[in-house]
Amino acid sequence: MIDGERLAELRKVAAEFVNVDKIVEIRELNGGHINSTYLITMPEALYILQRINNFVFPSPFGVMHNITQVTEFIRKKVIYEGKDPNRAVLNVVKSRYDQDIVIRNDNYWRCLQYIDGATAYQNVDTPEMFAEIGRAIGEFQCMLAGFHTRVLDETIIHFHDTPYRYRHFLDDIKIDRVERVEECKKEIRAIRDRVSIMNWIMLRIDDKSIPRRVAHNDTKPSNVLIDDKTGKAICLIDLDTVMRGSLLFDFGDAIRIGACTADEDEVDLSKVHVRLDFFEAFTRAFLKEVKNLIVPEEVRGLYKSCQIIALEIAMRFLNDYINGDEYFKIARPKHNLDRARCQLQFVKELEKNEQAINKIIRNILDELDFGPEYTLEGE
Ligand code: GN1
Ligand code: MG
Repeated sequence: MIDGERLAELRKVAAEFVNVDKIVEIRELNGGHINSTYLITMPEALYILQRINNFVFPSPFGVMHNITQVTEFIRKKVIYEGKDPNRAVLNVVKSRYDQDIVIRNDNYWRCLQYIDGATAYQNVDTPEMFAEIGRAIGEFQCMLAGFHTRVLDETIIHFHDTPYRYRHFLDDIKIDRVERVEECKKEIRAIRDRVSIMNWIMLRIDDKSIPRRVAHNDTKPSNVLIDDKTGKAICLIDLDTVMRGSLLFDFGDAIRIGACTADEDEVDLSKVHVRLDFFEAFTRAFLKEVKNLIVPEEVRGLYKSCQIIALEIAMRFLNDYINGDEYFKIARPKHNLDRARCQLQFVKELEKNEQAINKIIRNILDELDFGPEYTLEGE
């Protein structure tokens, strides 16, 4: 339940986007770690009202610039392909002054059309569902292939630049602001032990053997909407981190959640394993979609991207714990530490399965007739 004072404030914000007298209900939606999200029910439609976390996103206007540029580009393609532009892409709702953002008491708010009859699943139940998610993420890459990535603002600098994040992590360990470093020794060591893999993607982006593309940058499966009737993925949501990046960020980030047997914050680490059948279903659907786009060096990095992105998020969670939990929302005192431990465990499980994973990728490449230039490491 939203208390009276907060509800009154929410209604004032909502009034900037919709006819406040007709609001049937305002409800809070939980799920994301960053923004605060509310569902507004109107007689004719539903809307998402979100307060953009401007500690995380120092330039909310940059965020909205990126979202509107990308969604307008996708919308044209969707219309051309005869799909429903109200469902196949996010629609930003403008304020009554035709603006993307409303500012009230130094808070930044935006509104989106809610897509009805579709679900953002927190857990991926079947390989088939994960395949759909893989297809949608691949399709997103393809749709944006002709988009000028330089149009996009870097709304969070060096977002998936793992070595950059590592340098900051080391600085924060030295500062040890809330004296938690001692408690995290084991986890810090596990991250330090893997420093040599961290720059695999960034080095190749720098030498241009991996192209810079538009990346969603937050492809957890719950950011893909699935149609309730058909079970097909409709579109990607949560476009806050859409920026220049690599296709590998989007691949690896989806795997760390969808191909894991446990939740992101599971405390019983014996429950954390790799679901190879899920990995396979996702990878096949993804590669099928991006076949004409993906370059050999990206294919070579598929396994590495899973390892790097899981390691990066483990480091980010641990870093936030060490800094006193100022970035990610937490539901219990050691939540970020639990998340970090779980993600590190997933990295270890991936490493145990490296050969099996590469074998799966190899089989898919053969099955989909990828040319001889598509080799994996060690081949
Ligand atoms: C955050 O807010 P949410 O849940 O979509 C984070 C992602 C992390 C994710 C971990 C802007 O995403 O990078 O992968 O948590 N977003 C930002 O679950 O930092
Ligand atoms: Mg997000």
